[in-house]
Amino acid sequence: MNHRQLYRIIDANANRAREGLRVIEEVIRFVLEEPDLTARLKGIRHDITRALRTFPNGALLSARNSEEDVGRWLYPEEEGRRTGYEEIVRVNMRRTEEAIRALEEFSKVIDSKPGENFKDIRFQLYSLEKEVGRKTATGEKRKAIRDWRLYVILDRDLLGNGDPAEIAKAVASAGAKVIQWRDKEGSAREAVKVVSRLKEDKALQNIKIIINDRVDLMLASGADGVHLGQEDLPIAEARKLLGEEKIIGVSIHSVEEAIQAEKERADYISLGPIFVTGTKKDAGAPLGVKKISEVKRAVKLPLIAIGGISEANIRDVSRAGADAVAVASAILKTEDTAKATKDLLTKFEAGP
Ligand code: TZP
Ligand code: MG
Repeated sequence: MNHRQLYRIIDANANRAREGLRVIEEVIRFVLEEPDLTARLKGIRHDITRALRTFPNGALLSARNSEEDVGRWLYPEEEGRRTGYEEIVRVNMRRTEEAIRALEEFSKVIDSKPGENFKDIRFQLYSLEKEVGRKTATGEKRKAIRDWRLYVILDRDLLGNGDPAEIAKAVASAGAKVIQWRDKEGSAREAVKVVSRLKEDKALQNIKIIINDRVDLMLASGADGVHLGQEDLPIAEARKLLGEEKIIGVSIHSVEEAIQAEKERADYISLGPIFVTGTKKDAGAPLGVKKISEVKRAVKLPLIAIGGISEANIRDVSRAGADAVAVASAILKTEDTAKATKDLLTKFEAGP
């Protein structure tokens, strides 16, 4: 290998690495909207440029000869399409790491200093990749939660002698994607029994099942998530016990509590009571729909509005910017729960 060949390889891989990083940076900046990670990516691009300065001015550019690159036509465009931003990030992360490894190896033939720098850059990339993966997963989870639209609370009190599984199936068939088991009086044992049965029901495989208040009952019943109040286990503790995949929702009543929930990495917040409700005895004074837009402006978490929402006012809630609404009485106090579910969904989605 002569110097010209080495510089040609280094030039090609420097371009590959910087291009790959730039692509990832666009996703982080404009799709995931993460300022800190964006800055880190930019920093890595600059570190590459700095490491390349060890080589004589113009050496890389004058060694470039893309027209006569024998590899130029070797790779078929198997990559004609991308499934989404996750694949774009994955493919470009791989490409960048490979390019940095090549930079590290070939530059060592010329000088040891840039090799060390490239090694350091490669390790920065590994930790960044992990974090980007985490942010991507969070983004996907939030997208799915926003898509819930209607969150049905199976409140034990309102249910009376009604069969939870039957109502769950009715609302699921009408388009609900999530239900919450809420029982303020019953025993832990009963809650685990009810929710485990719902989880095992073949007809309910596509609906998420959240349990109210208790992380231990959630784990024991195999539910998909837990909904925590301000007095329950702190979100960070719950996250430690549950891991990244389980859903953690939090009740909030103010902008401050919303910001705190976001900091602690909740998956969604529920803001309420928006209107007067008889379902939660200690719900406090109604906040009104204006609070929805205030909280939406302050955080990026999906916002679920709750409390006294019915067919009569659901449009106002949707117009105020709520991602979804949670209802108990508007469904449980009707004869035809499937019809009530459908009507609420239609009204919520009816656009401004
Ligand atoms: N948290 C705030 S209001 C509320 C809860 C659990 C009750 C919601 O029930 P409804 O019947 O839809 O007002
Ligand atoms: Mg609670």
